[in-house]
Amino acid sequence: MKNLRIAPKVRNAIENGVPIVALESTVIAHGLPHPHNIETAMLLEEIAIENGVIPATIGVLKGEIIVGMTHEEILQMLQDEPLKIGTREISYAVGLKKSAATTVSATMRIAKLAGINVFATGGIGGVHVGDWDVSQDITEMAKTDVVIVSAGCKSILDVKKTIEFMETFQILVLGYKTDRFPLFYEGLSTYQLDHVVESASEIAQVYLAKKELGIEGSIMVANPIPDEYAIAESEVEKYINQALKECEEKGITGKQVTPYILSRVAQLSDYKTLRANIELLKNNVRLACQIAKELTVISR
Ligand code: PSU
Ligand code: MN
Repeated sequence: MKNLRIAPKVRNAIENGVPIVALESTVIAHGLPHPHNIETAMLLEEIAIENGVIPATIGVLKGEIIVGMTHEEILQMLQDEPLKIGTREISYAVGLKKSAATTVSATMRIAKLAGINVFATGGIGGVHVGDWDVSQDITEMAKTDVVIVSAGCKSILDVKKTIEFMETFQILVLGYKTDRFPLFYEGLSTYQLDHVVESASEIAQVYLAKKELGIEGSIMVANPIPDEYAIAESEVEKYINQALKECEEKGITGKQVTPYILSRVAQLSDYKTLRANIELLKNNVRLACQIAKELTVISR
């Protein structure tokens, strides 16, 4: 496909049925502070490789979509001060030859175009509190058939509405060994999840059943942060409130809100949230690898 380059290692894996996990680039460019961002990007790729899975970090470099970015390409993208793009903005970046980091929505769409079915991220976007602001992540998950592993969403979102929106948009949420919706680095919430799975193999079975039935959309695997890294809601809340207040004072809106809050909360918590963020990403990649492997076994 024009404007879309699949790295040889990824193309090889697709052709030979080797499991692959897609990774997003917004978390690198806009979610984690330098130099932790690039270190984490590399660490996540290493975890995949150790698990016998090919990682495919997705991003846009000067208008070219890359599936399976190299270390150098990631550095180049960061140097270009990339846009943050959802699916809607992919054509803008490509058409005007911009560098861009892909969010959950754009990453999953591109992964699917390349033939990749499993995607690991940190947290999904959803319904914001206050004025109408609903992430494209939700509408993309409604139509693009992949398994996405995340630690739920941040409590800065309206969690209840986000969960309800996922039902409205027919996105199946599977709680991995939990019946409660996870809140990113805060661990489990009190919101009930009705569909629980106990293994990667069960997730793969559900995904294949969906595929065979031709039911479109994603399966969202809600994978809680490991207990030992979870941070109490009361502690995070005060940092979030402070960051939200600053957003209002500084007139920070739209796409800038999440990156600003993430970096401020990291600073205010003495980087405790940053460590938690990295741990939950690692945890999600490990589970995504298991799912990708199960899928290659079952679909043989
Ligand atoms: N949530 C996080 N960290 C992130 C994001 C969300 O905890 O880095 C990023 C993801 O790439 C997600 C995007 O897809 O933010 C959602 O942005 P928006 O709300 O602008 O759609
Ligand atoms: Mn938004």
